[in-house]
Amino acid sequence: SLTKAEKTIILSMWAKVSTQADAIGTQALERLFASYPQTKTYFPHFDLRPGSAHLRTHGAKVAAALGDAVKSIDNIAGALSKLSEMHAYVLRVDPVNFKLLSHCLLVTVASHFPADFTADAHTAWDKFLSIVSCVLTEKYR
Ligand code: ZNH
Repeated sequence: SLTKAEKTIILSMWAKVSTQADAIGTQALERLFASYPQTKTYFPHFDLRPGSAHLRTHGAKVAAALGDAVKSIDNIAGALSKLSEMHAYVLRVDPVNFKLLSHCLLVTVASHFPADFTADAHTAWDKFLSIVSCVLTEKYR
């Protein structure tokens, strides 16, 4: 779990990230589909061209879910429990893809806030995103 110092980093950086959350979510998805095109198979019903309305809407939803996790940083599993059920029972996304999206989110946050993205911030975001991913894949069987 996150240390007190790591929580502080996430909370203070989220204050900045949240002002650009929709763009960051959308750009992370654009990176995901460009760098790891196999992930596109989960979205056959979406227009996945960069900047599409589908990407922007979905990017905003992903970012909002991360914001919920930040707001409940001491109970991320509780905050994301409905979303966890949806990924496990309805969407059935292979857990390997969560590492790919987390990586794209990390790179996108780093590229928006290079001065804030110290080695400690890198560690904190990596841990935070892996906790979110664990929560979203823990109900798989
Ligand atoms: Zn997911 C959906 C989040 C990962 C795939 N997602 C979703 C949503 C959200 C999310 C919020 C919406 C829901 C509702 O509507 O209710 N995700 C998320 C997060 C993450 C994720 C936070 C991490 C970090 N996903 C993921 C992955 C994948 C996915 C990795 C693959 C690749 N999702 C998905 C899909 C969907 C979702 C397919 C559905 C879409 C539509 O709309 O249709």
